[in-house]
Parts: sequence; C-alpha cells; structure tokens
Amino acid sequence: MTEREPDATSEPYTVPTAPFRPGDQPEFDAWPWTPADLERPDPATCESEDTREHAHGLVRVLGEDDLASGAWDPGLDADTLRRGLELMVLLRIFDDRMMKMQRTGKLSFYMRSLGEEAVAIAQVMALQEQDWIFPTYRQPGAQFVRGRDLVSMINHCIGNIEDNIKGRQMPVHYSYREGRYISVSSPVGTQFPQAVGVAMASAYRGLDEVTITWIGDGASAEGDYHYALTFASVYKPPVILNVVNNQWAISTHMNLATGGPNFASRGLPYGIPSIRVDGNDFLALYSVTKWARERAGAGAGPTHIEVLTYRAAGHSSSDDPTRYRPADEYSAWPGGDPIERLKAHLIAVGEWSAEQQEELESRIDDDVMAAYKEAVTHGDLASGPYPPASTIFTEVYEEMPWHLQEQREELGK
Ligand SMILES: Cc1ncc(C[n+]2csc(CCOP(=O)(O)OP(=O)(O)O)c2C)c(N)n1
Ligand SMILES: [Mg+2]
Repeated sequence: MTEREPDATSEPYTVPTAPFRPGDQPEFDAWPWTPADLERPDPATCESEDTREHAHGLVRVLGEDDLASGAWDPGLDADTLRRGLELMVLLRIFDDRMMKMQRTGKLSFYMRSLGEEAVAIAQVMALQEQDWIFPTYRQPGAQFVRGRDLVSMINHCIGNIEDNIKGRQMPVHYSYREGRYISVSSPVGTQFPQAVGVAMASAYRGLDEVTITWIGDGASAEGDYHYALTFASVYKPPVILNVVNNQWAISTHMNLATGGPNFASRGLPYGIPSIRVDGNDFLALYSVTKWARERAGAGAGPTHIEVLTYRAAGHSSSDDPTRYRPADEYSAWPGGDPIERLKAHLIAVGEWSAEQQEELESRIDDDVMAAYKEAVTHGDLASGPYPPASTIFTEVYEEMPWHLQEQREELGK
C-alpha cells in the first residue's frame, strides 16, 4: 500500500485546524458588533427570516464603557444583577474548591465552567420556576438558581452514601429533581432531542412550561442535534435550544464541528428563529433567553441560540490544554470574563464596590468550605461509606426483570 504524502496541496478534502497552537501568539479580531446594532423583533410574531442578522451578528448589551444600552437591554434592577453576580462568583469558587479536592485525591474527576459562568445562571434566571432544564456537565450553575444545597452537590461529586443518585454517575453529572434539572448524561448530545420531546409533552398537556437545553459546539456535530432541530422545526414546541460555542471540544477546535460561518445560522434553514449572543455578557444572555421564553410562552415555538464564549479551563481534570492551545489564549478572547464584566457594570452604575466584592468572595469561600466539611462527614472518596452495591439494581425498572434478579442474587452470595 502506498501512503499519501501529507501535503496541503494534495489533500483530498478540507481538514480544518485550530487558528493557534502552543507557542503561537493568539490574536482574535475585535468584535465589530455593538449593543446598538440589532433590533429586538416582536417575540410572538418573529419568523426565522427576521433573525438573519441576529444569527450572523452578535447580540450584546454591555459596551466597552461597562454600561448597558440598545434594544436588548433587559432593564434589570440592581438586586437581580447582584444576585446574578453572587451566583456566578459562587460557581467559580465552588469549582476552584472541587478542583482542589480532585487534585488532592478527594474526588475522582471534576469539570469546571470557568469563563462560562454566565451561561446557565443568566439564562435560568430569565425562566420561570416550572420550566424544565436539560443541561450538559457545563451548566451546573442552573442548580444554584433553583436553590440546590451545596452539601448535596458535593455528596454527589464524592459519590458517598448521601449522593442523591447513589454513585451511579460520574462527578458533575448532577440530577436535581426538585429543580426540574434533568440528569446530565455522559454520552454528549442526548439531552437535545429529549428536551424537544418534553416540550412537546408540555404543549400537548396544555401546560405553561418551557424547556431549555444546551449542547456544546463539538456535540452539535452529532446526529442528535439535527434530530432535535427537525422535531422542533416541524412541531414547534416551547423549547429553547442553545449551542454553547466555547471554541473547544476537548482538544478539537470548533472549526471541525461546522463548515458554516457560525453555529447560530444553522437554525435558519430549519425555519427556527436563531440568534447569536455574547455568552460573557450577562445582560445580553438574560435578555435573549427572556425573549425566547416569551416566544415559547406565546405559543410561537422554538428558538435556536448560539452562546458565543470561551472554555477558559481544561475540558476536565483529565485534560491538559497546554498540549493543544496557547496557554494564554483566553486572555485574548474578545468576550473577556463574565464575572468581571458584570461587576464592572454594577460598579459603573454605582450599585457595587470593590470592597463589597471582596466581602462577597470571602463569605462564599467560607460557605463552600463549610459545605465541603459537612459533606465529608457523610463519607469521603477513600473510605466511604458509599451507597451499597445492591443499589445498582434498583430504581431503574418498576419491576425488576428476571435476569437482573438473578444477578442480584448472585451478588448477594
Ligand atoms: C457520544 C459521545 N462521544 C464522545 C464523548 C467524549 N466526549 C466527552 S465531552 C467531549 C467534547 C464535547 O465538547 P463540546 O460539545 O464542545 O462541549 P464542551 O465540553 O466544550 O462544553 C467528548 C468528545 C462522549 N462523552 N459522548
Ligand atoms: Mg465546546
């Protein structure tokens, strides 16, 4: 067999690559879009064609001056903004603490949301309590909005006797029934068609419930993404479909997940209104999600959103991103840091100060540490107690099939 020479001119087809690799100087073009650029169409009557500019542009609210402006300014009061800031800081500090636990052998695995804290927090704050959440592992912050207890989250990550899902999932694959936060699945993409199905069920039952879901840039190259868009396009259920384009899918650059100009515009040929939004702009994200919620609530159907952001940390505790991208790539990202931007906005409008920020961080640090100490009293990774092995057979089937019964008996021997 003769081997093809890996010569660019003789490539049989296009193989995209990442713009920057370790050792390169990362440089992103400054974004040409400003908060004043895009209109806010009427959510109830908007058609996909009315969002062509939104899909190819970028909805922003916070300007370079840290002030809010434009048609998409949601006009939030200072208390709501401070709550958003607090929850984002909580997520960042929680992630740091959990990552330290992983590095010291107290967790088997962990995944951070660094740089993407606004995504689920702003978006779920824009929803209503009865709305359903179909997350990936990168949206744990949605649980904070719904009031989940930190100790319970840490119990899950450890997999101790108090883990609400009894050690059946990897850490960070939370499940939170009370918050309508559906179990994170390890096979990426499965939540997308499931979310559309649940939205169809809500509509069928005549309930005022909307479903929100997210998929990564990488996972959006899977069939599940297109199945979901087909069903959403045909049946027009109340669903908010987000593609979180954080530039990377582990070590694979987003260039390998679409040949199109962006992710948002892929919703247009499906006839679904589609918007690209600055994912590090809390106000813009809140506003676009609220708009999609209004559409869904008015019976106008689905919205497709590209959340443009950057995955600032490694993919997971098992990843070393310095192997495939410049270590300082995040510092060149035009979207900046979502926490710093909301903080700067609150300070600019006289509703926050550096001292308050410091107090907030130190209070949250104490809360997270206290939660961690409490969680390990229910069992740690090294010595348990863990959920009993027999629980691998329970709570899956209402009536256990004979072959599982046999296996269970064998385990008992
Ligand atoms: C079906 C499937 N294929 C591959 C994997 C391994 N895997 C886990 S996460 C991931 C990358 C996902 O990247 P992206 O969708 O961009 O989400 P992000 O991690 O950036 O949030 C891969 C390939 C998996 N879990 N499931
Ligand atoms: Mg990604």
